[in-house]
Amino acid sequence: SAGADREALRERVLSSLTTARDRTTLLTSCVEGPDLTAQHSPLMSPLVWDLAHIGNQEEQWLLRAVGGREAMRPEIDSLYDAFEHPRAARPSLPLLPPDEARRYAAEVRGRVMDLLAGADFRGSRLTEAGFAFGMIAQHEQQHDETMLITHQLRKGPQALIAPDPEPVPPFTGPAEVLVPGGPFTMGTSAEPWSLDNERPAHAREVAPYWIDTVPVTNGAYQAFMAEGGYDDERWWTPEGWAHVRQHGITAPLYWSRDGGQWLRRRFGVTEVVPADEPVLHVCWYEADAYARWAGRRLPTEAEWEKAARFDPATGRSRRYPWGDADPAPEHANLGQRHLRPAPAGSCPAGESPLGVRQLIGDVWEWTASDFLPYPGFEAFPYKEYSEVFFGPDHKVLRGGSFAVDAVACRGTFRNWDYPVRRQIFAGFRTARSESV
Ligand code: AVJ
Ligand code: FE
Repeated sequence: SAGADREALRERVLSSLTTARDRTTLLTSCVEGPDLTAQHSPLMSPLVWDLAHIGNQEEQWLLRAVGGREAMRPEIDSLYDAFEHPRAARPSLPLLPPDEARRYAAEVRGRVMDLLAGADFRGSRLTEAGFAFGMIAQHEQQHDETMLITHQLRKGPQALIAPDPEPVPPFTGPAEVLVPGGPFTMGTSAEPWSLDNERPAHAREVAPYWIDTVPVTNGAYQAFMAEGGYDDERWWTPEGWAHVRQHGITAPLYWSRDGGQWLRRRFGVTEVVPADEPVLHVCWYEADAYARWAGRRLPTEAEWEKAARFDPATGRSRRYPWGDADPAPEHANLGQRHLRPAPAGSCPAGESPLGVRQLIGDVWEWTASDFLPYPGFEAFPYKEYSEVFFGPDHKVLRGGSFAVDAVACRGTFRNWDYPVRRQIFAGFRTARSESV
């Protein structure tokens, strides 16, 4: 019945918002006040900015836009407007101190709970199927990943702990799989909480190609390094070469050389780089250079999505590689359950019909493609989410990392960043055209 559907949707909204807030609370209570207000890198906001920004976006979209309420504290809106103040300038703003930021976010959430109790999820595109609530849960989870990036950048002792993923035997399946050419459905018009840049569904033609069964591992990447990959201009685009030379980049971010082995710093602990884990903290230029060294290339965004969604038996595009069911732990390493990617070959239950593994979770995967709108794109509900970022400056990342929550992850989800960015939880897999 309509009533039961409405109650099920209310439950889904509630659990998505609660899961996000529990994570926000963890990330902002596991360090002391000075670590919340400090800027750990000019690339990132102080943690306390993310916290109040989360509350402020929730207030603007749920209490004001959906609920028609007055602004609670109109004077703080501009402090937490990401476009008014670049990240590097945020620590010098008169930000709400940690306790006040916490109280503000909690007060907004309390009023949202009242609004949710009476919501019928109809009447406008913003409320239809709970879209605005889903958007806000995704927004909070995206900032939780941003805050986890800040934690990784932070110097000092360990503050976060999580169990490691299960070890798996070395992956012995085929190194690559052939994806048939022809059209497939890219993007979505059906997914109720999909964001504007994922829409609409449209037919996309791709030529047949091979794609790696698992993400590129640290071990494989170390072979590129050992063969002098960082010193050989042949593998790099001119921009990439200039970038690594200028910044003296010779290894992924957080790596250091110790005698005969590579170490890396990970959330306050230094460890030997595990060979079987997907490589992490490489920029687009490094991913692109590795692929050229390997005689391959990065997959285009369409190739990535076809590998992740296309079911050759039905010709249909699925929500996820494993089907249409929401992600469960056996499908993918998501949600900060672990503080690292799972070894290559993990999660056989999450593989695609063609046998491609770990497309969802573990590491964001750089693609060859610029971030561009799909045909028929319409900015919704605000241009500053996607539209202002379209163009050649940003490369698309797909699939989500171990730090992404299931609510903000699906076969159609699109992320983007500058090709120089390395602090994000990004790795890659490679591809090649069939004819080569
Ligand atoms: C989609 C991850 C690039 O963090 O800049 C958060 C998400 N947008 N608040 C970002 C976002 C507005 C966005 N990314
Ligand atoms: Fe934001």
